[in-house]
Amino acid sequence: MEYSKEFLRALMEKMLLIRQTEMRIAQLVTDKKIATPCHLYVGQEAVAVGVCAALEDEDYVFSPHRSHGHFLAKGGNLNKFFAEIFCRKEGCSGGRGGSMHLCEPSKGLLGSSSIVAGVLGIGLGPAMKRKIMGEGGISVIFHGDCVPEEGIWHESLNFAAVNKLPVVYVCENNLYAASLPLNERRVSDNIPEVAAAHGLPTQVVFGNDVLAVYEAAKEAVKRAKDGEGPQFIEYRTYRWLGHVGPRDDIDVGLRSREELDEWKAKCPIKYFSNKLVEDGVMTQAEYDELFEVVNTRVSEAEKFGANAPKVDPETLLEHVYSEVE
Ligand SMILES: Cc1ncc(C[n+]2csc(CCOP(=O)(O)OP(=O)(O)O)c2C)c(N)n1
Ligand SMILES: [Mg+2]
Repeated sequence: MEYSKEFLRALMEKMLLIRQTEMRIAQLVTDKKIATPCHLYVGQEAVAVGVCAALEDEDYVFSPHRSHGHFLAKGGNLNKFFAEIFCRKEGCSGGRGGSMHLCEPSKGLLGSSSIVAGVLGIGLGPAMKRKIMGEGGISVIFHGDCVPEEGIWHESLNFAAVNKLPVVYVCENNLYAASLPLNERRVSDNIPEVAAAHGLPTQVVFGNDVLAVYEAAKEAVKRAKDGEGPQFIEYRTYRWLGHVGPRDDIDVGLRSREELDEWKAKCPIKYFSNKLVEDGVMTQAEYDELFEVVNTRVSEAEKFGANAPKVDPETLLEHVYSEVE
């Protein structure tokens, strides 16, 4: 497969943007500068970036609690993102949502939700509307490996399959759900088999190779857009940090140092940057420069967020009720 240098460079830049943003937030949480609970995306960057590279602005993306990567990969505004993380008025959700409730409708980001499996039903509505009205565009529903343990996952897949809705389900299987590993929650590591039983074409792909992620997503998106109904992809990946915040979950006995190190050796960013340098797409010096450019962007956005005006408590009840005419 041939890719342009610009395309490959853009993938690299997006992954770096997510990594550096997340590492910065980890530090801000440690320093107690951020209060909203942050479920960090470090280690999984290739999934969000590869999938979103296969999408248009009009395609909708729905995310769970671990949504920073999806927001940034789909083109969400970095200043508004940081302002939301600092719970400021200029945040993408007006400073009322925090880390787990991000949205930017102009980029197809209709909302992330802290409720595990919450978007499994919500993501179907726009897909159903588009099917009925004969409009283009699809819904991509990102979810973790714990979501197939919720009833609505089955209802959602079944409903989408029966109605041939333009939906792509993206399961980010990072082997853990909060404090439980997959093998203590399922009889086997068989999520794609269950998706297939609901009638969805499924793919299982290594989630730390951004180009493999992109190719699988491109195929699924095409099929969904061609009217072939919902598609399912499981990306195998790993979160480097704890379930929430900057800890590493070794301290609480959830996983071993060996396992974490094994996955760190499969770092999606290192893997891709090495490949770009080896293939002559960029020199090491160009990569280092890109790293610095991204770093500066992140620092500036952090400053914007930290210095943005706070939400006025007088407005607390605004946006709570909607008048029905
Ligand atoms: C309905 C509901 N039940 C429980 C929780 C608490 N909770 C938050 S995240 C999470 C685990 C999610 O695991 P997974 O889907 O694998 O995503 P990951 O955190 O690994 O990205 C749980 C149980 C919740 N937010 N909502
Ligand atoms: Mg998980």
